[in-house]
Amino acid sequence: TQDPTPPPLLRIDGERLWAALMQLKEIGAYDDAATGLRGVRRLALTDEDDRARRLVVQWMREAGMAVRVDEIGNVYAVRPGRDRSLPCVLMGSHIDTVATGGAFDGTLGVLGAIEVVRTLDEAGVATLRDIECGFFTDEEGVRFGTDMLGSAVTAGRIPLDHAHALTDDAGRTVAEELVRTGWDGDAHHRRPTPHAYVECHIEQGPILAAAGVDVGVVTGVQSISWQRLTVHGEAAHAGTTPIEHRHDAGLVAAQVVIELRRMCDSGDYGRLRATVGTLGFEPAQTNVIPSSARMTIDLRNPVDDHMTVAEKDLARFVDDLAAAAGVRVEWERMAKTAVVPFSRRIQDVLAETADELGIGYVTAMSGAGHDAQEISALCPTAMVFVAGEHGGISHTPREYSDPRACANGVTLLANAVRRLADE
Ligand code: HGY
Ligand code: MN
Ligand code: MN
Ligand code: MN
Repeated sequence: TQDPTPPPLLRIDGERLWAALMQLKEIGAYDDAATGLRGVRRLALTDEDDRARRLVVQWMREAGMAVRVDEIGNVYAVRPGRDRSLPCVLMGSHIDTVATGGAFDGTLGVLGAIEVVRTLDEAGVATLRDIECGFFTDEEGVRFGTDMLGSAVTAGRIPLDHAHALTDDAGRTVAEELVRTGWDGDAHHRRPTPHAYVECHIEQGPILAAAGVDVGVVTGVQSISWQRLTVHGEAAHAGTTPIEHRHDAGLVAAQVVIELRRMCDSGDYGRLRATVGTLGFEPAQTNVIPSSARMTIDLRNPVDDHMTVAEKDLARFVDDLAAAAGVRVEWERMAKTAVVPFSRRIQDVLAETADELGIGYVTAMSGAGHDAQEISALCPTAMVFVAGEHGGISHTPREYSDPRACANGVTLLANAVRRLADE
C-alpha cells in the first residue's frame, strides 16, 4: 500500500547550482563589443562545445551516473531506480549557444538536472523508475541551419542520415564534426521511450517578471518556420544604370523585410513574429548594384493556420515583387515545426508541486523553441520556466536570471521529477 504521508519536500543547493552555471559560462566566454559584457559563444560541435560537454559529463559521473552518447551526439546519464525495467523520467536541455549567447539558455536545464540527482542522493531518496539527465546536440541550429537537431532526431522528426549530412558555412558536416570532437556515439545508445520528460529553461521573455513570479508552468510551444530566401538580380554600375533598367537584388530583399513587419502589424496573421536575422549582398561593393541577396526569415506563430497563411502570402508577395523587379528568387526550407501543446497531466503535476512548495507561478506558452517540443512526440512532456531580468532578454550577453529564481525553478523540477519517478 502507498505510504499516505507525502515524502519531505526536496530543496536543492542553489549556490552549488549557481557555481556550476558560472563555471560552465567561462567555456566559450568572449568580450561582447555591443554590450560591453562577457558573452558565451559555444556553437554546436565546436571545440568550445566539446570542452563544455566534457565538463558536464565529468559532473554527471561525479554525481554517480553512467553516461552514454548516441549517434547524433546526444548525451544521457542515468540514476538507477528500483525497477530498471520501467521507462525512465528524463530531464534535459542543451549546452550549445547562439554566437552571442548568455549563461542560462539551455545550461540551466542541464545543470539543474544534475543538481536534482545530487539532491536526491543527499536526501537518500530511491525512486521506482530510473531518472535520466541529458543534453541534446545543436538545439540552437545556428551552425548547421536547423534548430532542435539532436532532439528532433531522437523524436524521429529528422532522419539521422539527413542530420549527419547537414553542413556549416565552411561545408563541414555534422557527421565529420561528431567524429572530429569524439561525440559520435553508438546506435545501441539510442534512447528508449521515456515515461515523462520535464525541461527547466529560462523563459527568455517578459511574462513571468511582469506577473511578479519566479517560475512558469509551460503550456506549449508556438510554431516555428525558418526559410532562406536568395534573390538573383544583376550586377551593374551604380552611376550609369538608369533606375528602370535595374535588377536590384538588394532592393527586393529590403522590400521583403518591410513587408514582413507590415504583416506582423496588420493583425491578419494573429500574433505573427518575423525576424530577418541574416542578410547579405553580393558582390557587396559601394558602386555595384547587388547581383544577389541572401536572407533568413524566422517566423513564429501560436496558431498553425495563421502561420500557414503567412507563409503563403509572403511567397506570393515575393513572386510579384520578383516579376516586377526582373529578378529570380530561390526558397530553401531550413526548419518547420507546428504548435506543440504540452501534456495537461504533467502541467498539473508541476502546478500542484509548485503549490506544495509555496512557489508562485503563472502558466505561459513558450515563444522560443525547445527540445521539449520534440520529445513531446515521444512521451508526456512539459516545462518549467524561470523568470529573466531586463524583460527576460535572451540570445544576448544581457541574458540574466537571479540565483533565487534559478533555485526555485530547479527545486520545482526536483520535486516534480521525484513524484513522476515514483508513479
Ligand atoms: O530558436 C529558438 O527559438 C531556440 O532558441 N532555438
Ligand atoms: Mn534554449
Ligand atoms: Mn536559444
Ligand atoms: Mn557503447
